Amino acid sequence: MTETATIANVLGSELSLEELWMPFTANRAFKRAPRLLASANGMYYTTVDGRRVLDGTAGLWCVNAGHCREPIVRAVQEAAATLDFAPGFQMGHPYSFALAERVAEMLPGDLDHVFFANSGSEAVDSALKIAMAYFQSKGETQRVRFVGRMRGYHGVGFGGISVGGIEPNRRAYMAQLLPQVDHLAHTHDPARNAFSRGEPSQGAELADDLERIVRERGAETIAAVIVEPMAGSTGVLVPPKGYLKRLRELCDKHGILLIFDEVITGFGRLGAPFAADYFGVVPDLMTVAKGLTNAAVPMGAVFVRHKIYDTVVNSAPAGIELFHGYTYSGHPLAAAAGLATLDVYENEGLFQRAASLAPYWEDALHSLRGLPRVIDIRNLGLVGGVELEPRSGAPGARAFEVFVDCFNRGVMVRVTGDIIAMSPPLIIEKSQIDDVVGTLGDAIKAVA
Ligand code: PXG
Repeated sequence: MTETATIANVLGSELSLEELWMPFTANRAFKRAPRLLASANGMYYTTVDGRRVLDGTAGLWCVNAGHCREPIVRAVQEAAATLDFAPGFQMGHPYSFALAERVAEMLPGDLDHVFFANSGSEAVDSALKIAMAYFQSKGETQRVRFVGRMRGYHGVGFGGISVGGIEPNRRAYMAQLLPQVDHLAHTHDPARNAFSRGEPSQGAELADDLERIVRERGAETIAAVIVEPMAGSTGVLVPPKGYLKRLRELCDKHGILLIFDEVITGFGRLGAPFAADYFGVVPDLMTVAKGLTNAAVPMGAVFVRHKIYDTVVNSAPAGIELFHGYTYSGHPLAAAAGLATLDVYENEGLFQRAASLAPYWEDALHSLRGLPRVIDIRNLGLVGGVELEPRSGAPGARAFEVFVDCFNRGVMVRVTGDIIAMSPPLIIEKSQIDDVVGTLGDAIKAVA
């Protein structure tokens, strides 16, 4: 009998690290000094050499209910043994319909239809296509342009990097990006807003940058504006008070759809189901992934307002209405994970828990003010960003060393540029908040 590749014997073997081309990783440096995680439970990872690491980032902003939660594990196991796969084109299965129905009940305003994808990047591509399809269906065939924002992250598909504004993610592909895209100014303004607690008070008027683009291009050519309500990946940029309301008003004034990319902010991260709820601003389309399934099985989705679904579906001739979809759209294992995840959020009141922990989290983070090289601290819900002064001639190096030092001290944080980002599972205890922030402080002092 051949030996099966079980997790146990993979962990027990000497791994060659060469063959795997790791995503968004300094492959050469990593393979010289790897950081390998073997298992996870609740708030902790365990490394292959048996060290416990407190998860200050919910994996990659996604394990909102904590790791290996029993109801989610069980739901995925049952689905895997019951319906491993079913086609989603011209066929269906109860899991995906049940998840769409369940999630639609949670949505604000008249967002009430769900299109499934398998990642945030695919959700973004899907949302951009749905926005275009909507205007084609309405006969506004000139409305094809998209507006993103500088420093925005919308995944890595060609759609996402076209509307996104993270320069290193675009540089090599610049020659083939979507051609009709403009970018709003970003909202980061440390001169006015450094060390703001929660939403900064200055900068609502930055939303008016949309008027510049409307003047240049004509409102009638713009299909949609896409923004992260709170920008995560670029290093935690919290929107100025009133900014999103103003953006919504301008989109309404010009007949432009507003897309909120809630891949990070969705499912309780800000202490409300969605950022749309937190800010009281309802978009026309919303993209999600990550927390939808607690990251136990990959899944993304687009949430769509009633009129958009209605217009696209009812104005099409008989037959397929939207020529778009993925083999794994609404995959049974992912949908089962999603259903169980929403149960855990609800049964444990995790969104409310995040809201009630947010002031403690804010105080803890801001206690780092005054440490060497700390030039800004930003927070919202259970998200935190600590910006360090870049080392001259070596941007990103200082924060990267802080990240490695934290990991060696048993706390996982994220690093992006010279910013340390944190977004712990919503089950975190106050003593664990102290541990995350205390360890980060020690690492900042040690690295200096
Ligand atoms: N939109 C937003 C707002 C995101 O944050 C995506 C889309 C793309 O999702 P997928 O599932 O295709 O990766 C994201 C992903 C980080 C980090 O540490 C952030 C993301 C992914 C990986 C790392 O900042 N966000």
